[in-house]
Amino acid sequence: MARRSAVIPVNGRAGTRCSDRFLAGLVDASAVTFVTHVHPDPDSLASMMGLAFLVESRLGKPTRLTRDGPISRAENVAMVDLLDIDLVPIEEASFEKGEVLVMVDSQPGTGRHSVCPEVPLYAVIDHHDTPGELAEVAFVDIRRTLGATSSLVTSYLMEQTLSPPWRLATALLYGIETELAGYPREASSLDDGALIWLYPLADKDLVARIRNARLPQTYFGCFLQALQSSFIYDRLIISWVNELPQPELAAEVVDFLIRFEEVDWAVCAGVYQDQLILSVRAAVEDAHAGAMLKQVVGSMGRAGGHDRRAGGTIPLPSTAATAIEQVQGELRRRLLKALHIDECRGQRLVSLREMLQNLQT
Ligand SMILES: [Mn+2]
Repeated sequence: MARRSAVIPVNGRAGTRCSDRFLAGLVDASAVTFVTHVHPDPDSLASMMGLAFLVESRLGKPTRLTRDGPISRAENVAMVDLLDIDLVPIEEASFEKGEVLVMVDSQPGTGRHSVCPEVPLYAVIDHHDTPGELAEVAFVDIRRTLGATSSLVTSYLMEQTLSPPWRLATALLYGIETELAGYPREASSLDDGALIWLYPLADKDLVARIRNARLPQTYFGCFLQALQSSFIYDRLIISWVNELPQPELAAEVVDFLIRFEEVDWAVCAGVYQDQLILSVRAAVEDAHAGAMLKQVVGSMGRAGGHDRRAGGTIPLPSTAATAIEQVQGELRRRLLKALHIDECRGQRLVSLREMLQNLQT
């Protein structure tokens, strides 16, 4: 919800709807640049596209979408390619006077944001639980009960009776769908309303093609490594991946492991360059996974997320095996404590004997 100014007229008409207030605050901007969290996902990509379309259609202002860090998950690469999404690497963006930033699917200070500090951040539009630094932001619309930021953006288009072209409708539909894919669904009636509205406008064949994107060989090697280094501690499974070929694989590993019937929590901690990438999934309601991980990581790094999904990063002091083991040990100890699991020796998901037998046959 807009926090500062109450009602600002749009095109001479007093608007009380969120989309009117969002647009009203942009009338003096020369251009709008959209930013989001590191390694943008379908929800953040579609949210940027949707708001850019809104700003261009209603205000006629130039817009651009940015990306912070590479996009490497196969489905996300396919989405960018097939929908021809134009993204400026944030480190290459230069800004002129009068330009403003709009942040979607993330909040300032909750993750890595390599955004130029001199450019004013006008708005934050998000659905994450983890609170960010919002004191200086004029327009804030954060709805924690929503499954996807793309649903919120779709509701702005619905308010403005702006029918999205097929490319945008496809992006928004896929953005919402990916966020609601887990069980139990983290969805509200606004998410379902947005899906129904978008469905006839989207290219469903293209959505299916993105969802079933072809996978590189490294994907399978990473999964083998993840399964071989998964340890069960009561209702928690932790997978330690020594070398993630790309950072987004940590999330794919936990999406897979959380389906294990004997656990309620799945954690993947994988080494990527000089960082430990963390991803968490919970199979129980009111898990507060984002808050749990933020507390566990503490000053070691950054973390945040939703009720049943969370992510974070811990910078490694060194990539020497002993240094990594030390961080892993501390993380494991803190996770067990946070989840009230007695300190115990982890049981392998796949026994060493089984692994050796597999190699011999
Ligand atoms: Mn999201």
